Amino acid sequence: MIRFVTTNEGKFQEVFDKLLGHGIRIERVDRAYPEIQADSLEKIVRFGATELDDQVPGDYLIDDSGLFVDALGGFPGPYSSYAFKRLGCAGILKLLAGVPRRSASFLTVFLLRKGGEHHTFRGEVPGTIADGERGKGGFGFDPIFLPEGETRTFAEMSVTEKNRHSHRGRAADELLRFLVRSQP
Ligand code: ITT
Repeated sequence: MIRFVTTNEGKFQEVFDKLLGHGIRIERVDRAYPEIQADSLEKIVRFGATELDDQVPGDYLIDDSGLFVDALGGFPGPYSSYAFKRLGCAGILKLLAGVPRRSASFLTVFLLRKGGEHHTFRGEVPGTIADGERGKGGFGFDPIFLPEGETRTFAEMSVTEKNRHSHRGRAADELLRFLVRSQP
């Protein structure tokens, strides 16, 4: 059993849905861990793991994700959690008011501790920032993000549909490949 340590119910639902489709069950541990201010998501999960290693028994997974807006020099990126709380979707739209360059990407980095070792996996999706908020599903910045090749925001998709296109779905694909390879 892998424990997914996250305060974010939406993240858990997405990874649960993805892995269950491949016969792997995960359990949620709703607790926060220290997130350092760093320029990369990898550094954030690696630091978090140094804290969790002594506190969570067995195999566990953590996820750090961010929205990187090109016209804002990659902001909010690793500061997405803070930016979401302070600015929300409306704040990002305001920063981009009148800006024609709408390109952005979402990135997820997972850290899995398995058999006492740390493994990281990444997933990324390019897209654009919509002109307004659309949709009621998902969480966080989902109502303003249009993945490349789609006319719907993530918030207009079901969990399974979002997983098909998303940064987290792609990181989960990498994780699945690893889990299948490392099965006895
Ligand atoms: P943890 O307990 O797992 O850390 P968190 O919500 O604090 O949960 P992050 O530190 O990874 O997660 O924060 C990233 C923020 O970026 C998060 O609060 C969301 O607002 C946003 N975000 C992350 N993934 C997202 C996604 O798939 N869709 C929309 N917004 C997302």
